[in-house]
Amino acid sequence: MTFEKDHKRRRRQIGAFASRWWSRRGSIGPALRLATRRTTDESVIEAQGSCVRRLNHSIRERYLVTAMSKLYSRRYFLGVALASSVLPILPGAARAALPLPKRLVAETRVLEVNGRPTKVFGLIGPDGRPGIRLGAGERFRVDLVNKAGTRTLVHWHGQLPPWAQDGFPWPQTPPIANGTVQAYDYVPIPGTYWMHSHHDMQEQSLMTAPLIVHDAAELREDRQEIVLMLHDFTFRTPDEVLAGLTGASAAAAQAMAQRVEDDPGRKGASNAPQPRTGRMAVDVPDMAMPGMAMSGPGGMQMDLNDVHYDAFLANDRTLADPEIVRVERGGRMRLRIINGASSSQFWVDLGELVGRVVATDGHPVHQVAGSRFPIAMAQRLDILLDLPRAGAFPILARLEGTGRQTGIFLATAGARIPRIADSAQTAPPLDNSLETRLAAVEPLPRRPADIVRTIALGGGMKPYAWSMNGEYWPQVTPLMLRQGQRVEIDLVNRSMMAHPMHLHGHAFQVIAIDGRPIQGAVRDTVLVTPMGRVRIAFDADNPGRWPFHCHNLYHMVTGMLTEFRYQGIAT
Ligand SMILES: [Cu+2]
Repeated sequence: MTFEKDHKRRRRQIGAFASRWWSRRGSIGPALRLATRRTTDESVIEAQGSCVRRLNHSIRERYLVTAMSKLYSRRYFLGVALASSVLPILPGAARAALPLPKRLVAETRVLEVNGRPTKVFGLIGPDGRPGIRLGAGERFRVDLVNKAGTRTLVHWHGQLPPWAQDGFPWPQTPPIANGTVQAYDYVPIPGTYWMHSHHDMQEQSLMTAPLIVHDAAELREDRQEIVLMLHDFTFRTPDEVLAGLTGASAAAAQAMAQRVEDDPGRKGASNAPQPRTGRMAVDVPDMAMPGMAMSGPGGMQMDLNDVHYDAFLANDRTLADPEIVRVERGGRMRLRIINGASSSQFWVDLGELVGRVVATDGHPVHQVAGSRFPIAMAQRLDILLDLPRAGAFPILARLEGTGRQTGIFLATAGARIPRIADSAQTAPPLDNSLETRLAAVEPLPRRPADIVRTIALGGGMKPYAWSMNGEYWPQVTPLMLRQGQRVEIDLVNRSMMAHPMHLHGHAFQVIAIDGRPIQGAVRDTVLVTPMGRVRIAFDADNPGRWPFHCHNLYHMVTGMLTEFRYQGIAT
């Protein structure tokens, strides 16, 4: 039976089922905790029952309909560890008022790139568009339906859910099987976020989508919202790309990528090639590799663009057939730009327009005006635009260190769309010139750090392997945290590549760049330039197991990933 038919049938049965269940409620004994260890419908019914008993009688019936439809959608639910997250203890009235969860379908689709049809993944939301958009104050209540034909697990990048809902493949929260549904329910934070698979290297195959959470202040702005998601695209499989970088076979590369799902620190967990342990020295780039080199700090060669891509996509399209967004003459808009590329960084180029950056990684910053802004892997920029006149305005993303570009057009009615080539003048490497000018609207409260750690970022092109403090995932030593601590991490890049470092489950503030203190942006991903140094601070306020890693996919799967773990979290 298809999901759709089954869903309808389930909805029809809800009423009858609910009343049958309600008549048995007196016999329900086991508590919520018990249900988290079982996955049958019966155990979920019982757990729902223990929640329901907290509610006052007047709202029971309304709750019941919600609970029962939720229950039926759990029939494919396999994730034991996440069962607790299905049943958050909410105030009764709030729970009763909740709408049905939004359906997000992980699937495959056919995309035409450079005139050639190709099969890629997709994450399609309830309105048929990629991703999820939430209204102001709306909970993130999403049923992830896996129709991708393979296992998957989706990470809500930049959001701060309980760790078991974060979508990282810990042993406790494994990927979900094809044909199953995983439920998520947490309070989201507003802004421009995105989602991507954290299983295998599905992210490279476009298992990615926007995650936009509106807030009331933005709605009052009354601006047209334009989401621009960037990708790097290759006709090769990610395994083939990784094999090309490491010199391994595609099968060995696949095994390497799978190591992300090994528990850290377990002896014998790794079948990794053993790079020189503790290697911190700068590697001389190998010019035979597909990446290109440019002159970096001190005249040394810096590496850019490890992977040669076949195309760069802006909302899934190239400049040969770009998206054209209809705008009004004199229109006011909010551009939400997401760099969803796996191994590519861009300069956002507004051409003749002057924009104002007002948020980075979803978090408000004091406005910075300009026409060209760097966007590292996984980062987001919110840019306000006011059109000066009628016409067509390209919004381009130019790949660092090359002349390659992609983009969309904003166009008023009747405007002629000029043809723009997908290559132009060479763009410089990304730098932290914007970062040093950013200041958070809501900085962290000032307080001394309880923990200060230096993490050295190392590695190179040959052998192709990347490390944190000389350790390669999964053979890493977790940084242990206690709830309530202020943590400062000094990221010291001892390699000739830039590393966009991403922390799960927390927003951090950038507090120093290359030794110079700033009250910088609040973010979830920060670029550490070649031989550069960035200090970040965050409050340990979300107990769990949290990955901290480079968001260059190929750096991550060859070792550049570690864990921040709270005391008392069982592993
Ligand atoms: Cu990296």
